[in-house]
Amino acid sequence: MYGIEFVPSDPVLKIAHYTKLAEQNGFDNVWITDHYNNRDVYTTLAILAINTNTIKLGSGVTNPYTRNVAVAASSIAAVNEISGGRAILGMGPGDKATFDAMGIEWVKPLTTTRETVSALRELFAGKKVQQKGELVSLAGAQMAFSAGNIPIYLGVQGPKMLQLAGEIADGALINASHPKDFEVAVKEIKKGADSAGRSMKDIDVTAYACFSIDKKVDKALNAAKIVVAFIVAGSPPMVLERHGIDPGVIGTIGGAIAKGDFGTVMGAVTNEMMDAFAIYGTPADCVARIDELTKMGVTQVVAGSPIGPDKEKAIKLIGKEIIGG
Ligand code: F42
Repeated sequence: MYGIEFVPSDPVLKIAHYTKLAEQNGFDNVWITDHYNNRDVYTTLAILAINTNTIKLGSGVTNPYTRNVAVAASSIAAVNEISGGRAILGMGPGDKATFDAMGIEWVKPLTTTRETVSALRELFAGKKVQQKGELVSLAGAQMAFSAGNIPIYLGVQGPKMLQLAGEIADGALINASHPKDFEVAVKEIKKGADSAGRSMKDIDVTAYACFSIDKKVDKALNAAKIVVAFIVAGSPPMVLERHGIDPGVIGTIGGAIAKGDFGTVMGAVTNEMMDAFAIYGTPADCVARIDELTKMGVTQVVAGSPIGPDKEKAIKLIGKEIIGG
């Protein structure tokens, strides 16, 4: 399966145009990120729903903190209704810096995610939910319209969250691009699946990757460099070590990003970093990497930002040379 990610830092109608193009080029899913400072995720998904016919529409990803679980259920259920059953609820624990800025306390993200998913499943099933959780409680909340069967995917990186996805989710959205990371991730997901008596076949293991494609490899590389720099600066040292990258670069790149010194940032991104944190290059380069990921157990590849130096050309190239190739 193939997905594409858009960040609604762009106007919604522009994303609708790209999404229609992605649908025409054979993509199965579109994922819309959720950050309070961008356009609202559900508004965006609703517009995409009325502008498309077949592509599945996912939040990629929302979180359990900014909206009450019953409100989130109502929002995604409305998208599911408008789209004729094409909605997917992607949820992740979110990140502390964002919640600090919003004045929201980030308490026990794993427990909060687990309890939110359990409440969502009950709400989607139309039940009157009585849940007394450690962090998420409902006292008789019930939807007044049918939500339909909405798959729940989890945005996860840490070992315990990966296990949780294996235990309770229909899919795991993993921000990674390299087979080594999936070797580790799939083991954790399987641990969770085994503990719940589930089969790996029931879990869509998704590489939510930084993706940049162009017929000219240098152009693809340059378009992805800045995104890779941000990924490196935000990576746990253990992940960098896994790829043979000195964790000291977190300080160098992070410091330059903080100062807005993007010349230094771009100069600090090495080919090793590109290889570790992006799927990039010509269609043949991208196909080779996707094949490696598939061997590791990846069942969906999401082309995430930047997709390519020219988004329209990149979407068409993926459609022609990868999905249809
Ligand atoms: N975040 C956004 O805010 N918006 C987005 O649009 C977005 C998209 C996205 C797409 C794919 C993806 O993989 C992630 C994405 N994210 C997005 C980020 C996502 O929301 C998470 O921030 C990210 O996945 C990191 O999560 P993580 O799996 O590393 O989980 C964190 C919380 C972690 O520390 N996990 C630990 C682990 O091992 O997995 C477990 C921590 C734990 O067990 N905590 C206990 C608990 O109950 O929560 C408490 C421990 C204690 O004693 O306090």
